[in-house]
Amino acid sequence: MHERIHHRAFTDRLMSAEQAAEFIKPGMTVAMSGFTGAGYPKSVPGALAAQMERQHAAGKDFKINVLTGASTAPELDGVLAKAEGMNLRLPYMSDPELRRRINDGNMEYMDIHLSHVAQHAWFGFYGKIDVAIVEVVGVTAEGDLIPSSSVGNNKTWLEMADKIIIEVNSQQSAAMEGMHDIYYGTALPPHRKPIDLTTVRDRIGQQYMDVDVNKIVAVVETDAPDRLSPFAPVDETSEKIADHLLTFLDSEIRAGRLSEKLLPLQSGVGNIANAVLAGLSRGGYKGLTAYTEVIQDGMLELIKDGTIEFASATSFSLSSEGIEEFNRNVDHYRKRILLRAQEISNHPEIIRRLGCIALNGMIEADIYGNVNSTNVLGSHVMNGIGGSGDFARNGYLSVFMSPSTAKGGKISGIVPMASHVDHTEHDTMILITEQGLADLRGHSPKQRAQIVIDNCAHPEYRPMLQDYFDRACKESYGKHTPHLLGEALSWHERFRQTGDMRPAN
Ligand code: 0RQ
Repeated sequence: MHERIHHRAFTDRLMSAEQAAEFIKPGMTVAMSGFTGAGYPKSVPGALAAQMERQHAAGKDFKINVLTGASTAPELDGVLAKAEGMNLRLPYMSDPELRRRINDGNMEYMDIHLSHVAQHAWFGFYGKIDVAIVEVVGVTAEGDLIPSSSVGNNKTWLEMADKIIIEVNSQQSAAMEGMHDIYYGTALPPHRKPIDLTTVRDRIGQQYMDVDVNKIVAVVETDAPDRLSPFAPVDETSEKIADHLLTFLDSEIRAGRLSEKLLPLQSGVGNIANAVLAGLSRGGYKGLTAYTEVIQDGMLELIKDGTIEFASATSFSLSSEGIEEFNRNVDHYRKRILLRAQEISNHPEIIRRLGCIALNGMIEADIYGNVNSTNVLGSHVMNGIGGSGDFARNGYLSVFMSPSTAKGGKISGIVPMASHVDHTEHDTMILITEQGLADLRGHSPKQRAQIVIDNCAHPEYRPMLQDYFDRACKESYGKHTPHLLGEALSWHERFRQTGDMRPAN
């Protein structure tokens, strides 16, 4: 028994998830491991949700604030949302139950750049952290923690929390030991020093996480896999988007702005980003690198076939097939993947230094290049900004991709004015839809608008956008970024009224 736990202080505190959950009281702020469905605690949140439901049935209030690395899974966000157990949740999330409650207005959600979370916690912006719940692969004889399939904010949670609950998950591959690089050099301003990371492979920290054993109140053994929904199969639309990107990258190489090894790739989450990665292996590249947040199935494929020779991230985000593939060829991947804390994987200083190529999905873009990644119709949050802002602002290139329409053509992905802005026109360089690619670099707003309309808009919406832009150029109050303010969001309002952005006639 306990073959994953080699330190007495930890075996002494072994208990059930139900007993561990007793340490969490109403109103507490609880920081948990987990990043894009990987490395989240599998059993204490469920036991906690059951206690919340019992309290609610007895007419008592039981809600907590939940901080994580990024999205988790039904066993964490899903159960706590169903139990109506959260006052506040931050940062990125993607659980449908949680999303519904946030959008119904029943709880608070704070959407924060992923690189900001740890430092904001240290700055005291989120108050005291009462309890941390962190999944690990095991505990060494020295009492160090072997990180799991994501690192996220775990180092920070372990350092800041008053009490710590550790989940030791025997389903997580023990072969991950040694694949992590945990940096302990971050300090608070004005005492910060440069971070000495100049290539994606650099190790700047240690392979284990430190923990103060005096703060550990419970250790729970679990045996459950990370649970991720499979990606949508690559379809014609995402293949076309990938082809436009490949053509563009080739032209950048020919123009001498990129070498054949490109620059470190960052790839966002979602079906489009996954499909684009799959497309890269068609591009004939070899020996590329990635400095990114998540290793998803598409990235694993690229590492397997040699397209990518080294990837730095903060988390895996694999479907069950992806997990099987990782476990089958773990020795190959061990030498080619490093997981870091998200404050390092997403650090603006490093992203700027390495010159990352940021590839992210979007909900909509407007004709000037402002990008909405988070809020449908300006109000209904989808997942959150995640790390897209960290990379888009600081990357060498920032690319946003989406089909030109959504919901069977009833919504245009290119609109007169974005109904919510996550990435401003100043951060967006390249927009891609299946229709084509808009290269916005070196162009003024009016020039950009014409390029976006000509290259990215769906043919059904292109004349409507052209008409709007032409009239705005004549009638707008100012002629620098022409807009007709009374009309700019009318497409969204029409969709709300009629279920279609296109006018009835
Ligand atoms: O909804 O499945 O209900 O039909 O949005 O859209 O086209 O499958 O695209 O999976 O790549 O996700 C922006 C959400 C795109 C993602 C977003 C609907 C569409 C569908 C998904 P249905 P697709 P993707 C680093 C990077 C922010 C975080 C980020 C995202 C669903 O890329 O969350 O980039 N990005 N992090 O129908 C209404 C529109 C729509 C729309 C799409 N205009 N209006 N619905 N949809 N466009 C990683 C991390 O940060 C962890």
